[in-house]
Amino acid sequence: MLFQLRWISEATNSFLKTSALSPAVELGAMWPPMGIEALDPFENNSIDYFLCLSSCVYISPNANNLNPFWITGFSDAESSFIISIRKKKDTKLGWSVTPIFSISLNKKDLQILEKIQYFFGVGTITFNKKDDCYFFSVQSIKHIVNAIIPHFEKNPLLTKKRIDFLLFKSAAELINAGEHLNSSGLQKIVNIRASLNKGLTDVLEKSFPDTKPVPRPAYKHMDIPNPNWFCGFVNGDGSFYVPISKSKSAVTGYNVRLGFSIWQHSRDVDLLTSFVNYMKAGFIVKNSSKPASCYVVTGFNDTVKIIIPFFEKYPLYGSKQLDFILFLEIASLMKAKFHLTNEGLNKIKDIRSKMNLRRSDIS
Ligand SMILES: [Ca+2]
Repeated sequence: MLFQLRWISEATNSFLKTSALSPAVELGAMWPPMGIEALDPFENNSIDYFLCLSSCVYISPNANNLNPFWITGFSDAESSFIISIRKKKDTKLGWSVTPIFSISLNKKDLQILEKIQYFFGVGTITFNKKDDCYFFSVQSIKHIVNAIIPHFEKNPLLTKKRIDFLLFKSAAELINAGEHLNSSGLQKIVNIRASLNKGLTDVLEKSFPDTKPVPRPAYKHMDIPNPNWFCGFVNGDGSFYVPISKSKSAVTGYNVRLGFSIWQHSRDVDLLTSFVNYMKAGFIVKNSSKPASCYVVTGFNDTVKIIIPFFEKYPLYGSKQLDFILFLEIASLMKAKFHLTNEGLNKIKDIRSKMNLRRSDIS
């Protein structure tokens, strides 16, 4: 079957901003990336398709520096601001107090953490065997005050994590001033910690009975300042998927669709709702059993005309990028109406089975 797939070839080339045909490219860890098999061009009767696949180069995250808005978007999705207060015998008050900014990712995405570390110029990356993930963290008060806080003041978080950042910042300022070394200062930090994230642990609650949680600062909605924020957020929490459902009217017996979604805790439903207007596509779905909401784009037209061009212009990194490439491949097959044949349906099912996997082979 001859089908035109020039579109995917062009799209993928512009998306990757690089090509196996252009020599001045930093090639990533491996080619082809796991999950994408180079096809025989003669078997597929489509030289364009072959060109496309030969152009799918996994971009090493070190190839260029991350955009600050991307960093904030990704942090909105994936980061944590923690004030660690632990018992420690050899200290004056018996407690050690550490501010921690952290991002933990499955080992497949180590390169993203390295890129973030390079961006901030501080922090360490450690491997957590139990969870099979890498953990980027900044724990030095000097680095928190000089690198982390200034970044998030200049490029504010958009989710309600911004409130946690503001509490974290006030605790870090107290620590920087040495306040954690006297008991009234330590209590002030515990009061902040009580309002941060999930609040105090049982041990802290018992050890600091006079704690008065500080009020959480008010949250003000802010508009998306830059498309790179959205790209970073999606790189963390978005997903591309291909629902295949039974259909009596389809020749193959199955209906194939394209979908894009971002799940969040319902506390950020207003931000999710703002994506509808920002992307000029999609709608909001609420989970009836959990406090979770989802921004969803479905339908071939919106996906192909809005979602795909956006992520061609603002590239994703790591395993999410590989999912996007597979998604793009399926979209191209659908554009060529290949999904209406049994052969095409099987091909799409095969590609889909390689999406959203933990690609531990790429690190
Ligand atoms: Ca998240």
